[in-house]
Amino acid sequence: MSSETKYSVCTICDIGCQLRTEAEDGKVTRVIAHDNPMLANNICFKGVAAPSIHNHPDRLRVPLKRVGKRGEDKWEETSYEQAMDEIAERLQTVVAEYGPEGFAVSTSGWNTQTTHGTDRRFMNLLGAPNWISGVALCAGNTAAVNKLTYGWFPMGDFGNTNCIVLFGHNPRKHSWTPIYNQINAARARGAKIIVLDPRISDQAEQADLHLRLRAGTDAAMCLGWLKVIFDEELYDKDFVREWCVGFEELRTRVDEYPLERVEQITGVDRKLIALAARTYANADGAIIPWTPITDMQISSTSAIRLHSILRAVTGNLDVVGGETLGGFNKSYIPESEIALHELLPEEQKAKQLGFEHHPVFTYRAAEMLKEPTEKVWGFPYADLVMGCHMANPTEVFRAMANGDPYPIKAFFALGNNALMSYPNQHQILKGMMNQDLIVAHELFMTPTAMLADYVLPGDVFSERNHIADSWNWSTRLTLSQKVVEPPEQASSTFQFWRDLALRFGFGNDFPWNSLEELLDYRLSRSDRTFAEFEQAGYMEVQTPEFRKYRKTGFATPSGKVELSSSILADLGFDPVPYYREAPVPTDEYPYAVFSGVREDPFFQTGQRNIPELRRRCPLPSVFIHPDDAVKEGLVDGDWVKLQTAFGEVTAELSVQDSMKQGHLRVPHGWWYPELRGEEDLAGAFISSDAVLCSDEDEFLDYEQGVPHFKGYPGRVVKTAKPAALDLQEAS
Ligand SMILES: Nc1nc2c(c(=O)[nH]1)N[C@H]1C(S)=C(S)[C@@H](COP(=O)(O)OP(=O)(O)OC[C@H]3O[C@@H](n4cnc5c(=O)[nH]c(N)nc54)[C@H](O)[C@@H]3O)O[C@H]1N2
Ligand SMILES: Nc1nc2c(c(=O)[nH]1)N[C@H]1C(S)=C(S)[C@@H](COP(=O)(O)OP(=O)(O)OC[C@H]3O[C@@H](n4cnc5c(=O)[nH]c(N)nc54)[C@H](O)[C@@H]3O)O[C@H]1N2
Ligand code: SF4
Ligand SMILES: [Mo]
Repeated sequence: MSSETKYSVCTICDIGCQLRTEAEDGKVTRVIAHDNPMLANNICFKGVAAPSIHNHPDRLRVPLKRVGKRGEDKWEETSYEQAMDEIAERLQTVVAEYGPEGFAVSTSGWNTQTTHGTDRRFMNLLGAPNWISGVALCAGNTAAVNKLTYGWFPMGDFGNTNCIVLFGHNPRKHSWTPIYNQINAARARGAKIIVLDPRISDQAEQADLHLRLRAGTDAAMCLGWLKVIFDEELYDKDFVREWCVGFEELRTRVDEYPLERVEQITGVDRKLIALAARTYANADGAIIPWTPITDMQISSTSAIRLHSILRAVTGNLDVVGGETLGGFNKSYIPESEIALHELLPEEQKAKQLGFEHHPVFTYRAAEMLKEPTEKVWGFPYADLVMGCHMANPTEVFRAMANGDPYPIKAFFALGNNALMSYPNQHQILKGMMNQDLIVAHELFMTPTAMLADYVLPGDVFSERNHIADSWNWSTRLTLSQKVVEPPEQASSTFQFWRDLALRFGFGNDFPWNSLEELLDYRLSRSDRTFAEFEQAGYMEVQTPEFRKYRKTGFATPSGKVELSSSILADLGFDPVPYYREAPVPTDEYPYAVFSGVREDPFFQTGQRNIPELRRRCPLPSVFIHPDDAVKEGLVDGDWVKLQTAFGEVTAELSVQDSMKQGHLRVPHGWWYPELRGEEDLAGAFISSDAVLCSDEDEFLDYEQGVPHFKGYPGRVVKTAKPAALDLQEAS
């Protein structure tokens, strides 16, 4: 018997803990905590369950080709080479007829990891601009908006900070565990924790200050904080004078938000707002960690900009205990370079969907930042946090469904359950049903994969070598070692793009035959190979350099922190942040619904098929406050339909004191792998939050076009438990 233990970066969720994987006789047997005591608490029960995921009997092992109607879930097995030949031929047909813009890709770089930017490279060589990702609703768009203010996306210095402000962000023991551990360590050192959350969340329970704002009002709250900070002169005047532009315009806007108004919008007592703002501004080193809440709001661009502005005016940028602007890691060629964005012709960039109406996350804004980015960071494109320069997802699905403004007829989803991961699931389904070619690269037969023509089996973290670079969010490099072979014909997404590229005649630009060769290339600037990196240790951390802007300026058009954004102005938007009210609850739909709160045992739409995780949360719940439950004549455990003007989901009611009155909470990502063959698309329309959210303009943020998931009108009515779910319980 042969056994092995190696270092692995867990990709079950996107925080990427480094763990150790044990294998015996070519099979993963155990995933355990790190042997470095500093890292040993960075593990959750999903990571521990990795062997059950990696060895799952339902894992896809061979390529499948559709034989039934689209979505019917009928397949024949085929070989990888045959599947790739057919995919290449059919994609060529689509491109010949509709142009490269008629091809769209949806992905999630965090889990497939080993793509290394080769997807963008292939698309850029082809001339295809329509790439989207799950991080359009996550840290990817935050990174893009941060760049407008100061040219990079910072990472909080948790280790030295004296104040942490969590705008809804709620890391827990089993959700983003390393961040949870860092918050706990900071609290133990005496750092103040401020939580802004409508609910009494886990973090709120332990916070020094908890501001229970109405969902969707974060931008107004930030404007209120700035009002206090400016009126009481708590800002860093020297930094603002020397390093910021647009202070007067900002100040004029902020003056439109006296605390009476902010109290009225947010529902939070003005004294508490002022106290929180003072606590943040007076702390010697304070951070506002990234939060998904402002990625998914109607005032998203303004709210994210306001976080970046708060960081800057309080003097917390690029200082110890504040927020570090890392830059590219100089010893690892960044994905931005591998992607070859410079090769995509201008007219193809201009065809990227979103370019005209919601340009902030597209090539249009990226092109405007090229020069300063090159000057300060050494390369014109900065693909930060798995996103950047991407098409607007909503516009892509519209083009797939309606051919407007032009048809998209080929759609690839790699490591992304696209059907359920954007707003308006009905539209996504319509778009997918209207395709000539769909390819899914997956571990399991998800609802998205069920809609494909070809499903290719993916590998998992124990089956591939990797160096994780935190997608330039920080400069850390983390080793992930292969410990077993992938099953049968499963392979990496790098392999997929390389093999497709060879079939398109792009071989010269894909000189790497294996992941290790690509890793050698990425390390070549530091004169090392992957094997040498592997031998040297499990992690490499660069010493941060502070106040780098004193040498280089900021990577913005003015070289300063742009409190008033010249790029937003040039794009025709309000250059100064504002608050926009989302459609409010009505008599018909009296509650503000927020989507997306995550359940501990699952990552997003995954793991409902892993018994030890599913047991912890067998069915989805909608949360309601006890007073609202009484008003609706409902009790805990009732089955309910949560309805909006756009769709409805069915789930069990959970009456919780911690909920805020007037609000409903719906979880993200529920489908029922066990209902495969019994319910269409394994029940993907029974409980998925994506059927509730609209992607109509009145629900979209103007600048980036992200949907409003945080407080849209809905109602709750009693229903019977769906028969299909009863069956599932009986079996
Ligand atoms: N177990 C597990 N952990 C995960 C994930 C998972 O799927 N499972 N997903 C990971 C990923 S990708 C992400 S993005 C994060 C997300 O995780 P978090 O950052 O923790 O975000 P959520 O859980 O979506 O919601 C956090 C809080 O925001 C509050 N909230 C709702 N609406 C608003 C609002 O309008 N304003 C404010 N200020 N607060 C509001 C909710 O009440 C909730 O308590 O979790 C990561 N961690
Ligand atoms: N409606 C709605 N949409 C959302 C959100 C929401 O709250 N509501 N949240 C948004 C957020 S914050 C995020 S981060 C995104 C996340 O969106 P995604 O990253 O797409 O998340 P998942 O739903 O987990 O889908 C990932 C899929 O990849 C597969 N997979 C995992 N590892 C591998 C691998 O190594 N190789 C391959 N080929 N496949 C793999 C899994 O089986 C799973 O089906 O979704 C966003 N979309
Ligand atoms: S928090 Fe859990 S699932 Fe996420 S990377 Fe760490 S161990 Fe894996
Ligand atoms: Mo996310």
